[in-house]
Amino acid sequence: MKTLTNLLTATALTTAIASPAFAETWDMPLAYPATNFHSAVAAEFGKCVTTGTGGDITIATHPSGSLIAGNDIKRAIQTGQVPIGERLMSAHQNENAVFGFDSIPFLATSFDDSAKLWEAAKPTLEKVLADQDLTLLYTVPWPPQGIYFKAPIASVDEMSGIKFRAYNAATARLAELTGMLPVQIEAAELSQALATGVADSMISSAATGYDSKLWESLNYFYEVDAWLPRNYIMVNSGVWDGLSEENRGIITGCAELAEYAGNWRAREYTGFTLQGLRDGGMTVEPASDALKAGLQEIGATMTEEWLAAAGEDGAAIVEAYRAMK
Ligand code: PCA
Repeated sequence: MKTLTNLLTATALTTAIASPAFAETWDMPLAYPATNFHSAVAAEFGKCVTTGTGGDITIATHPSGSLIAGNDIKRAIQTGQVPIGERLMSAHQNENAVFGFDSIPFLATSFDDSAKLWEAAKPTLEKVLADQDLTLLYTVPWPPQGIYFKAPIASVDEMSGIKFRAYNAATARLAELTGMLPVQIEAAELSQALATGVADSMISSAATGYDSKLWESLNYFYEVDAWLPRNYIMVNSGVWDGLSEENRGIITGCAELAEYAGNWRAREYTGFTLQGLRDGGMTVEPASDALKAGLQEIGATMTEEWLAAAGEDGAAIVEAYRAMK
C-alpha cells in the first residue's frame, strides 16, 4: 500500500509540474497478441508509467513479437537493445532450471496455489535475474494448462507419434515422454503452424487456443490443469539504476497495480476463453481418468528430473511452497 500511496502522491506532483526534465520513449516488446490479457495489462501498465512520470517515460508496447520475437526478448533487454519487455519465464529453463519452477506438472494447479508457488520462488528468481542485470517488475500467470488434439484421445498410449507444439523445455520433455514429436513454436506463429500441419497438438491454456482461433485446426481441449506458467516483465538494471528515485517509485507502483489486475484478468479470461473454444466448435471436457493417470506418472518423472536439475535452489522453492499449503 505504501508504494501505491507514493504513486498517487508522486503522480499528483509530477503532473503539476508542466514540463518534464527529460523525456524518453521505452519500446516494450511482448510476445503475445494485443487482445490477450497479458498484453492488455502491459498496455495499461505502460499508460500508468507515462501518466505517473508526467511524460518523463513513455512506454510503447509492441505485441505479437512484432518488434522482437519472443525467444529474443530477454537477451534484447540484457544487451540494452530495449529497456523493458515481457517474456514467458519458463522459456529460460534451458539456461537455468529454476526458471522452470512454474512448469512442474501437478505441483500448483490452481490460481491460488500458483500465487503461493510464486511467493515461494520470487526471492530466488529475483536474485537469478539480478545476477543477469535484469530487474523484475511484475509477473502474471497464464490460466491452467490443458491439452489440445485433433481427434479424441483417451490415454497416453494414443498420444504416441503426434506432432506436438512445445513452448519451453518442460513441454518438449512431456512430448518425449509420451512418444510425441515436439516442435518449438512461438504463439505468434501458432495459427499458421497448426493450419499447415507442422503440429497437431499442444499443451497450453484455453486463452492461447482462443487467441489463435485453434478451433479452425483442432477439435478437442482436455482440461488437465497441469500447471500455470508465468509471464514476467523485466527491465535492464542499468536503465533502472539510472532512473530518479521518484520514477522508480512510480514504476514500482504501476507494476503492483498491473500484477493485481493481471491476476484477476487471468481468472476472468479462463472461463471466457473456455466458452470461446466451445462456441468455436471444440469439445471441451476434463481428461479421462486413464489419460489423467498416465499424465500423473509422466509428471512424477518430470518432477524428479526438475529437482535433480534445479539443485538446492529448486528444493528450497518446493519446500517453501509445501510449507504454505
Ligand atoms: N500460453 C502460452 C504459454 C502458456 C499459455 O497458456 C503459449 O502457449 O505460448
